Amino acid sequence: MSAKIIDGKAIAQEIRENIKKEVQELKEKYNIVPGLVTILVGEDPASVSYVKGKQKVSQSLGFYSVEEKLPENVSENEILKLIEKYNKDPKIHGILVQLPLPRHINERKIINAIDPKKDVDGFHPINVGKMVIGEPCFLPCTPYGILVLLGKIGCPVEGAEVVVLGRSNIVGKPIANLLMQKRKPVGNATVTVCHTGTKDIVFHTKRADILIIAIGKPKFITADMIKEGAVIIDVGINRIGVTPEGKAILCGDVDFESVKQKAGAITPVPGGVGPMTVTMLMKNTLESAKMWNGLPNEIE
Ligand code: BQF
Repeated sequence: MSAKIIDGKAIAQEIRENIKKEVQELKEKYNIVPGLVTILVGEDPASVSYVKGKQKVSQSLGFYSVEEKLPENVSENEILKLIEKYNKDPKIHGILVQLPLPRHINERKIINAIDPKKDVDGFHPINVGKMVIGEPCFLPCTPYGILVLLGKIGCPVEGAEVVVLGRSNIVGKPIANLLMQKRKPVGNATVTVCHTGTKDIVFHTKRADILIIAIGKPKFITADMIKEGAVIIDVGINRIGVTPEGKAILCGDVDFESVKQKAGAITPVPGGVGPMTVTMLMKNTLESAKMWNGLPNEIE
């Protein structure tokens, strides 16, 4: 049997339509416009393209969108000053600093300077702490997107054996934490996290009902490593070449062609988790705008 291909792009689009309607309503009823600023440092091609994509979606939803671009050699202080400016700006409800930052910048120091109430990436320690104890907060966008995807496809999560490959602060750690929580409708799973210290990765991957891979190794997971019928969530985005037109050729951490023959469901790359990540950023910004204006919201 061939796996159901999880169309992240279509699901993301559907959620964006709902966000767009809500933005129009906020504007008409209360004259509120959600505001998002993106801050890009340097010219890393992947980062440039991610920010471009986020700006495009933000504008298409009717957000007030501000794009800040700083040179590669900018000082930490310049970035901190800019964050301070947008922390104070009442038109801005979300501040996104595109990661990774150049090596001479202390990423933690920058993230910690963002007002936790504008931290739509969910990376500030206040939001990370709230997430872990199960309080409402901005959820990090990729894990949030995965929760929504699992919910939308009706994947049974309660009691499932979930295996997460990778333990980054952006994906692995938070998604493992969220799925083990007694959350409704998606949660209460038995979660195993594998990483560079794991002795026998295949022992774990073969046991997984839901396998989430975020390690940045192209086509790492092959059919022989998974259980028949497993749900495969591929978070990897690897650039394995460029087209003659200069566009990046992407592939995931999963060998899609072989794994789709054996899995129950699988996210493709591109068009799987990626578009959901961007959409949940917009969702967080919308909820932030409601919060700042004293309207009911999902953050507090
Ligand atoms: C798609 C990201 C690694 C490091 C820093 C759509 C995105 C990606 C793929 C996107 C990502 C990955 C983002 C697709 C944002 C996801 O069609 O498959 C959208 O824009 N992403 C980022 O901002 O920083 C990263 C991955």
